[in-house]
Amino acid sequence: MSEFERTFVMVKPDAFARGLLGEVVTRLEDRGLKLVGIKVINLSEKRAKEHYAEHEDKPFFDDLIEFITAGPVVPMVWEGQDAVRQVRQMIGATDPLEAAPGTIRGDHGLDLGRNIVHAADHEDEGANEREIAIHFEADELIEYEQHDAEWLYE
Ligand code: 3AN
Repeated sequence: MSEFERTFVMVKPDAFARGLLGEVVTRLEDRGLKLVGIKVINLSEKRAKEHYAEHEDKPFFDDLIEFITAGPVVPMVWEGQDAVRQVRQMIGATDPLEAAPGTIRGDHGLDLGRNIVHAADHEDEGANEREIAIHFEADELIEYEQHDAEWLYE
């Protein structure tokens, strides 16, 4: 069943440094999704560990924290019909080698540890709301009318 929802997306330090922020934003805008929150920050180690808590016991955890705190990131919240699944499809598989051409990772990345963008996982129940709460205060998310909505949705 279709659901109107919000999803959490974050442009990682590799993509920011490579000048791919605009590319990621453009793809999500072009798809019809609505941007309701965005900022550029350096993630603290504490927040990075909170964000990746599910990977705490994995052998790559320390490298992952070092990478995600190594430079600016751009957390964003996007809204739309089935936003969580739509965005996961658009970013592609975790490993760019497995990511289909046409996806963000499949078009812009090569290495699993430098995979451009994070997006809340639809298979992880409630990940979108949990991740939004880690990175945004309620008053950092705005409400407004999406003027092309009647041409995006039946
Ligand atoms: P996704 O970002 O597609 O949701 P997750 O949550 O499984 O993937 O992994 C989070 C991040 O951890 C990935 N973006 C990747 O950078 C890193 N990662 C995941 N699996 C591995 C692995 N086997 N080896 C190294 N890094 C990994």
